[in-house]
Amino acid sequence: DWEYAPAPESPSIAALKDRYLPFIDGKFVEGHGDDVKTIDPSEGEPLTSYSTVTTEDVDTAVKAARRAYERVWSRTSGADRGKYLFRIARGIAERARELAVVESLDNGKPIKESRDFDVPTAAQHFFYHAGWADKLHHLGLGPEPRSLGVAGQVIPWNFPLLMAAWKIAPALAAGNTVVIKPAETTPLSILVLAEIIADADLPPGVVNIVTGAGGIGSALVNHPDLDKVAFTGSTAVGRRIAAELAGTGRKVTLELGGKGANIVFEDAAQDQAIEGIVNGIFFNQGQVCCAGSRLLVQESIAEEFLDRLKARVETLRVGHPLDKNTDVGAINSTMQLNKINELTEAGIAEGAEVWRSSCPLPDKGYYVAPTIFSEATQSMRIAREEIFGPVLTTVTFRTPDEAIAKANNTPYGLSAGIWTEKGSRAMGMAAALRAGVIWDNTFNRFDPAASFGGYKESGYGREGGPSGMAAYLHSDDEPLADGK
Ligand code: TXE
Repeated sequence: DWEYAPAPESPSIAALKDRYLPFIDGKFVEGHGDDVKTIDPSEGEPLTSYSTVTTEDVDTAVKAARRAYERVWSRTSGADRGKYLFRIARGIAERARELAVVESLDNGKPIKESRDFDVPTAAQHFFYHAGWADKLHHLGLGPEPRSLGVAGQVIPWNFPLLMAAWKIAPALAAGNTVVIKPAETTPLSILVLAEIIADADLPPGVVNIVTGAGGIGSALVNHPDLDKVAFTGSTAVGRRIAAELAGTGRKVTLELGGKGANIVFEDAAQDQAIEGIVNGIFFNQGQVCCAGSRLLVQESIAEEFLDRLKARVETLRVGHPLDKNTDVGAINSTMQLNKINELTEAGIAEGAEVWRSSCPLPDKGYYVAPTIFSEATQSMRIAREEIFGPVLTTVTFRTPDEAIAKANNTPYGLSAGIWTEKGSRAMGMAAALRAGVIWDNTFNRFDPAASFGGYKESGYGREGGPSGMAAYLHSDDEPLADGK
């Protein structure tokens, strides 16, 4: 129900500027930090550059957000806030093709994913939350739920535009203003979104985008004048932020790593399950917090299932992100590439059986062949740690109870998938699995109306749906913070 804008003549070049600037108080401004080059992961070569901010610039951005909150946004009606969000959603739809190209160039993801998933889902998030802006009284949080104030948000590099939409849309719909920091390797699509935001005439200071690495993220989340912090990233940084903010009374949501189990029973529709497993671990090169990175397959079908799975994975094309036939693109950075390779080597050293797709890899750039480990045990690093790459670890089980025990035997708790034709078994498993998101006979399906979030070391708080809105509002049973 929305259309792509006409293609620029040479999309890969036309879509990029020579240099990008942070967006503060409604303007693109020079940051006072160094210029940084972004790297094109498909080639390993510089792509373009951007200006980064300093701690003082973060303070300027927070002050702009506070001013916009007090003078404008907290006095803007829900219906009017909704209109701005609809305009931003339409702006994303109009510039969809350009955004998809920028995202694939900066992140390395296949164009068919950025085109068919990242960009339309980002637009959907704005459309969905636009609808909430004048209906806050229907959230069950009291007759007039109040906004929190200024939100500081830090996002990762795996879904740069979509994570920006997940963070900005509910915050604005609920009446908050925002200072958001993209990851240092993927700042481009959110800075295109900033143009869309400016074109939508959003009042200056309602959305501010600060660029830089972890130090700037830290300066932002620790800024004393924030009312809310939302972070998506590694468990290590999430733990640090939770410790730093303990006692501040600030609302915090953390969406961290995962080690999702995709559980296949012997009665599952196997073709369908294979597609789900492939999507679960090779979508976005496996750089997905809710990836189905562990395959738990019932012992009675394990051998046959793995053979069929490998035959299917052999057909995946690893290649340039802008080639529309590419199924598996480039890994985002050398840091991530090294981490994937290190964990893969650890799996081999620990004695798991490794299989790799024979698809040829491009000569340049950061690529990893789809990899499947079998004969893995629960204690191996490849079964416990988040690899965040196209690497699947297979463990077998005999009974549903054993599947539950193994699936839950992880410090994480973000996602799980269940493949069975037996509805009662799916329901029983879902109740016993300690994961925030559980898919039944499907995987990696997202809807802005459904809440998303983790158990255990995958973090806390929910994004999306009414719970995601509640995370940006005061509720009746929660006293308002002093002076705010
Ligand atoms: O994450 P970081 P990295 C996992 C995944 C990956 C690993 C490391 O396993 O291999 O984390 O990735 C900002 N205060 N996930 O190093 O450092 C940083 O600038 C505030 C899973 O890239 O957590 C970036 O914007 N912010 C995850 C963002 O945090 C800080 C997605 C994420 O970077 C900061 C990404 C600090 N002290 C990685 N230090 C998921 N949940 O999907 C860094 N940042």
